[in-house]
Amino acid sequence: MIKTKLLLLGECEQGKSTLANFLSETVAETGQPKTYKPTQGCRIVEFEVKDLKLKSGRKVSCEVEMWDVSGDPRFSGGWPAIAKDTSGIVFVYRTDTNLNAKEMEGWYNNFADKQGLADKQCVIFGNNIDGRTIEPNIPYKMNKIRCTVIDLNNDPEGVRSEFDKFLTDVCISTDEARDSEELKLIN
Ligand SMILES: Nc1nc2c(ncn2[C@@H]2O[C@H](COP(=O)(O)OP(=O)(O)OP(=O)(O)O)[C@@H](O)[C@H]2O)c(=O)[nH]1
Ligand SMILES: [Mg+2]
Repeated sequence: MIKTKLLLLGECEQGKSTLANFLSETVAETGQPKTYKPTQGCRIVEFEVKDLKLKSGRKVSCEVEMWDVSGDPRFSGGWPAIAKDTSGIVFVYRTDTNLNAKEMEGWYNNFADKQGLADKQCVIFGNNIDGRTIEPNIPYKMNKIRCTVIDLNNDPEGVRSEFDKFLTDVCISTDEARDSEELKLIN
């Protein structure tokens, strides 16, 4: 069993909490609540994903601690504590509005950069809410991060499979880091 701490980051009202609820199965796949309830600071949801296939062919289960962070910068005092020991980050933006590249880069700098995360430990999810998909203006320093459009309403299984793909990459990184720590201890 691999344990992992993931963050959901992005501006307010992009659908981070909606995605967290879906992935943790807190809500049914259909009939999602449509009223917006801003996250206050941060909330943590926990769930398990089974049978992720690592490079070696080994199958693992992963216990995910997902930190659903408010997009409101007035909670920024808590960001250093939230960033600590993060294994992976999901950046979320809505595809029906222009992506604010400066804001997105700010999230990247404050969390991914500070924690020294590799590109593989990050993913950008474009949340397709109503069919409109404006080409995102991804910040230059994030252009090697996988960016994919998700559609919770019309393709929930696609969302789960994109998330599992990302989680597998995070587990591979965690596994490799653990192996190299073990080697260091032996030598
Ligand atoms: N129709 C539809 N509405 C969505 C979808 N994702 C999010 N929404 C709506 O968008 C609004 C904002 O969603 P949240 O998930 O609460 O936003 P958030 O990014 O967590 O916002 P903060 O907590 O303030 O940072 C809510 O009214 C949701 O119902 C979606 O896939 N489809
Ligand atoms: Mg929220």
